[in-house]
Amino acid sequence: MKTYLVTGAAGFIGANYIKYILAKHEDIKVVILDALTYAGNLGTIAKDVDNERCFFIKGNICDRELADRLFSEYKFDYIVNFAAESHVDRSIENPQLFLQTNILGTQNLLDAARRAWVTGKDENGYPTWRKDVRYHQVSTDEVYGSLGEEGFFTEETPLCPHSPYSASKTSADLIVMAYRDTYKMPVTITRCSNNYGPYHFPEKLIPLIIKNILEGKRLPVYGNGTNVRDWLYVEDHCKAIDLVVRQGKNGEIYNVGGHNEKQNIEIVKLTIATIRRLMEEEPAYRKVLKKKELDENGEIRIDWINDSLITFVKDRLGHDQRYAIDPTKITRELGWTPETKFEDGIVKTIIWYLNNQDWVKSVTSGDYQNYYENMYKNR
Ligand code: NAD
Ligand code: TDX
Repeated sequence: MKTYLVTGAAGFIGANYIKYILAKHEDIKVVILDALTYAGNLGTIAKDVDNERCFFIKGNICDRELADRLFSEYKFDYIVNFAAESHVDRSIENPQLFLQTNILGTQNLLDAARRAWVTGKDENGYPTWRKDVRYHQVSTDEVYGSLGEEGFFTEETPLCPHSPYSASKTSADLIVMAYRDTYKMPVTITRCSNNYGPYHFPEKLIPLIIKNILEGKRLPVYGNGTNVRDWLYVEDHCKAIDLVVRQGKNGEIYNVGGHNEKQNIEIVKLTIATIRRLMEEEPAYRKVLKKKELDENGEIRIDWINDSLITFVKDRLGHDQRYAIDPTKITRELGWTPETKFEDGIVKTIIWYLNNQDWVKSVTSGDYQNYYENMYKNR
């Protein structure tokens, strides 16, 4: 029986991850630690928690006393750290919060693990560690900076972050590596490309575009829309993390990516076309549209769902041009490959959003309107 501490699992990827590992492994116990910021939502994990296999604890990863208490109570074998401030645009507005959570929070978890897992010292003064424990850091391809038209990020690509968000994630990676090198702490890191799928907060490109189409709003594309991201279905990322935590080589870094590079404008056009097609094939989906004007057949009109909704807006400051991951190492060492083709993943994702409008409403009921207006008003 392995006991996991999974931080940030009321957010997008962490929630998908705990659902995946609870279904995959019968012999595990999961403790979720999440501060429930604007990005965390208890409803996302309501069906998974409060049974003998999965508990939820509301708290901040920067809280030292809480971390020590959890370690002494639950004797964790694995820590998987998803908790982070994750949105680049917000990091441009308020960098300090990103440094606090992403850097100091990571360091606090590493220290709590060190206090709990060190068993003594070897003859050279290095700490000795409990057997079969592992700290895993969920990181991002953004630590490598930006690519030109050619090439891919490998694990050897120099770290060169540009945004306050990616600088904070890079700093967190460096602290994890420092604990590996200084204390011989058992750690692994995954650096993944852009995820998409269910429970993605509608401040990020794909869920924001879906939400805006359903509400008949304009679709803001930064700059000229030619920036490239490498999109991976979230469950494929969760599978990669599961493999690395359980079978990855101690101390190693693994890049995770979908070999699915697309310009933002392509993503937006594909999302528009897919929503329109799904509504043509299944008119019942049209009920979720805010605009309820009827056509001559008495069906809700969808002819306005087209590329004219796209609005090019002021570019993001310091906007990275292109990300592309080379996942050869994780494929070669652990046999991981992306399983979901983008064309299928985007359909699954859109259908999930069409069927889960209550979730969208619940996560956007608080401060979201203010955020949206501040971010897009003068763009
Ligand atoms: P998210 O913003 O959807 O979720 C973050 C979660 O962390 C939320 O539940 C939030 O409440 C929680 N949290 C924030 N600050 C906290 C704190 N101080 N203490 C405890 N909990 C806190 O993020 P996501 O998109 O699910 O990303 C998860 C991780 O994966 C992040 O570390 C991110 O950097 C990394 N990542 C994301 C992507 C992506 O495409 N979304 C890609 C690669 C890596
Ligand atoms: O309204 C928008 N219009 C737009 O053109 C938004 C929100 C985004 N964009 C662009 C900016 C990016 O080039 O779309 C691209 C994707 O943007 P985001 O969804 O904000 O993702 P990105 O900035 O690439 O970062 C994401 O992937 C790496 C996650 O948010 C990070 O947490 C992860 O580390």
